[in-house]
Amino acid sequence: MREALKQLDKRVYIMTLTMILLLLILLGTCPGIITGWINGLFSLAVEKFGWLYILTNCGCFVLFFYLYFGKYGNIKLGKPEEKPRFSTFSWASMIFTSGAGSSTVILGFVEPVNYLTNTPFHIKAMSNEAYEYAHMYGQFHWGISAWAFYVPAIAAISYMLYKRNSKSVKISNTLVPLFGKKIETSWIGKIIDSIVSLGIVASITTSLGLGVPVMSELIADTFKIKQSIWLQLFVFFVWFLIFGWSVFRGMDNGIKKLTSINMYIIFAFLIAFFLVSPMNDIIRMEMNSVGLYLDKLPRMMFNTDPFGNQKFVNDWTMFYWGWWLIFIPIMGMFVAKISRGRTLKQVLLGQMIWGSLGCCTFLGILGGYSLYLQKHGIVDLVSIVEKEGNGKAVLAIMQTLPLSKLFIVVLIVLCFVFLATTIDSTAMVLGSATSTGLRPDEDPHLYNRFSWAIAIFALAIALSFTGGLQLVQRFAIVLGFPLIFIAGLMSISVLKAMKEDYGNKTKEEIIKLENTLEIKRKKESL
Ligand code: NM2
Repeated sequence: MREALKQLDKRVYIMTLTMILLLLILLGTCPGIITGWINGLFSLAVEKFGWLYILTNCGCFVLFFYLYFGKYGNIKLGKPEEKPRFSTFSWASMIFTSGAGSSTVILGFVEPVNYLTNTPFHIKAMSNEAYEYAHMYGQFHWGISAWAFYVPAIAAISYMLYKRNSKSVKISNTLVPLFGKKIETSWIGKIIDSIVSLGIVASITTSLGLGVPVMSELIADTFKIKQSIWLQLFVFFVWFLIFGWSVFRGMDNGIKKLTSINMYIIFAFLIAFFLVSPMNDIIRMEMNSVGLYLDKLPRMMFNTDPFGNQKFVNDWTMFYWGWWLIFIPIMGMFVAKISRGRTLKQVLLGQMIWGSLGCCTFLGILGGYSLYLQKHGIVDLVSIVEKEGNGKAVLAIMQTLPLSKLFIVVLIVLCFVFLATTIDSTAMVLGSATSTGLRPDEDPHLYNRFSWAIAIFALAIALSFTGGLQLVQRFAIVLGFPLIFIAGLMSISVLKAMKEDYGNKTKEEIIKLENTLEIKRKKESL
């Protein structure tokens, strides 16, 4: 206990927990007021500043290209002779499974269905064109553009960690090159870290808010149990248990093991699902979507729908960008922690490619199947989603498969494990964000990690039962807003630091200086 307290950054820890507690008390005593606040702030963020979310996304892309093709991308995270800490397969798997989760599966099924009626670019609902866009647009929201959001944080955090030998992985620490050492200990720094921590909690709350109702629907049907609050609480509890196990085991034994279990289930599920699906149709849909995506990428990136009602942009693009934004600290810290021994450009490109490939596979196959069922009049998913919700829709889709019971059980296990690996990295990151003096490869104290687990679940349960999914989603978008500025500051800060340390060196000099291991390997293989 004394050890745990010694490590704790008390101001950030107390401030964040107080905000969560306050939120919990308000939700318990006057849910109307807090719902009103969240809705008010949401309207303000989306209606007045929606364009800023979109601009930030474009900015992250620009930073990626600058770092990838410029000289700084060759900077090595760690010492020149150091080997990567994890194999590329487990590194890529960890990135994918911590950035994606049960929502990737659930939304993979139902997101394209939603796009048939709430269409982008004023396309006629339910038309062939609407189907084409429905299959592709989800892959935009989960694809390279989305993963680009993580570029500033990964660059800034890993640079501070490995090149400036920083002792902490806090967001305030990444701003040191810009504002000096005092930012870390100042109140501004502590407030930034607390907002970031609250955002992290909110992001997982969103995932749980989306996942729990669907999971209880699936469990209720498979095991013939009645849907109730108790069943939902049971689902929360199972998630808590899996997650508790891996938090307890720490990074190498816990997260890594759970990740490989997760990857096996993902491969088994996706391959089996694809084999029993109308493969030919799905392949054709995917090929078409790749073309449509390449054709429309700039149009989608800058889409603000200025002469329409912005319904599609607000309901979907803005929701996603807010959600990905609050994920920035989680992924920034997590990817930085596991990427020792790789060059910056390898890490940035790797996370974008592997992350989006993983997500788009889900969207392409599961979404493609949903659209097939709708188009061929097999199941009217549009009306099920509208009238009965996501859970019933996922169930209806799964019931069309051969051996549907088996598929549903595997899906339940997959969703449980998939989100557990995400919450896992979250608690690790929250623990690090609220500790001081940790080594980069050191796990935060167990008590600290557990206290975050409890806070996340308490808030998720309270928000789900008072305001439902919509409130949770809006909460996520609102908390994503400050991250826009934090991401901007992080980008400027890391560029300034790089210029200070490597500004007078050419690209070739940096490669020679930083990549002795790769150069040696290349020479050996010649
Ligand atoms: N994203 C959308 O629950 C989940 O699937 C987590 C979070 C990547 C920010 C996904």
